[in-house]
Amino acid sequence: MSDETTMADDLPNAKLPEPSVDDPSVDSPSDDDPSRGGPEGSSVHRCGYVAIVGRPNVGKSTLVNRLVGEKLSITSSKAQTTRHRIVGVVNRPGAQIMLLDTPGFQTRNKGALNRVLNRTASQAALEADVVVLVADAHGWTAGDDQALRLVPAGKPLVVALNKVDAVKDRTRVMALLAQLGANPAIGAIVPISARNGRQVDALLDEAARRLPEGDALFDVDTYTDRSERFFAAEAIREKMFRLLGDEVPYQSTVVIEQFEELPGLRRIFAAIVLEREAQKPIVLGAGGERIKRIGSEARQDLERAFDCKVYLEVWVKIKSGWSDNELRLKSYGYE
Ligand SMILES: Nc1nc2c(ncn2[C@@H]2O[C@H](COP(=O)(O)OP(=O)(O)OP(=O)(O)O)[C@@H](O)[C@H]2O)c(=O)[nH]1
Ligand SMILES: [Mg+2]
Repeated sequence: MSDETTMADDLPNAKLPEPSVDDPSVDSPSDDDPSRGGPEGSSVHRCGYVAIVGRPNVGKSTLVNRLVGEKLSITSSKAQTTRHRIVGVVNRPGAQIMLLDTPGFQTRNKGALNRVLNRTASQAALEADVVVLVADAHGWTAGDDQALRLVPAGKPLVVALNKVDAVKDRTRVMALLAQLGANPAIGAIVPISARNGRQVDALLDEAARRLPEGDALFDVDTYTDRSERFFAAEAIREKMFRLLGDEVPYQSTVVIEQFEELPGLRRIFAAIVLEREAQKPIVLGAGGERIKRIGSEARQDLERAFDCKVYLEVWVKIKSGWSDNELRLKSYGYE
């Protein structure tokens, strides 16, 4: 490993696999850490973009939400829940870190939507100052290798082995640390749990210390570049991913047709766009109970996020071929 500074005695070339989160050496500033201010709290400030990439479903969005401390990015147990590059801003003493959540990279699905999603992920890896590749601590897969190939040569790279809370056999994680530790392109490897927060600050530190020096770009109160309108569509999409089977959410999108901002109230009119007529009854459910639930759960999330009342109307539209048409994808906000 090229520039890792923290070594475990029994695991040369690897980040300590499981230091206690209470261990002061993990989270507290050290004098020789360039990302920190000097002893008088002076000098270096770092600022830049950290792309969070990986195959689908490894927990990238859960990690971004955990680090930002807000529910910024939607999550579900289904592949390619995330479809956009979403910026989440994190401020730490001595650094402002712009996290870029990205769609899970995969080549299993063909078609324009998958192409656009993969392009979004690879573009983020290309443009960012640092890449954090998230993988599942249960084991490395061919999909992880594909995601790893998105990282340009020479780009600072940190690997996060996520979901350690769910790994019963710790020797698996150790073996993975040893295996990845042999790769000189990987600057550090940090086992984490995005779900319970274990070691996520240590991971952020590893990314932050590799950022260029610079002043903060975003105001301290700003945590994202996305609008309320965007979050409204995403909240509805999340409920689709969580409440429906595999195929329908993947072949659907949400378009906000009207968004009215009134004092203490948002009035939102949204269309769920489907590929086929046969998908309509699945989304509606018996007597319309499923679409009602999608709308009501999304509304509750949005009321919390916007801190005001939300009136939300959701209906279904069929646009055959929308997901395989680059122009239409663009008009729906996919870039
Ligand atoms: N046990 C456990 N589950 C996790 C952890 N992090 C995420 N998950 C779960 O893994 C699933 C996928 O999480 P997401 O954050 O949506 O994954 P993603 O990588 O953003 O997925 P895509 O956007 O589809 O690429 C969800 O069911 C999460 O609850 C973790 O640390 N531990
Ligand atoms: Mg995601």
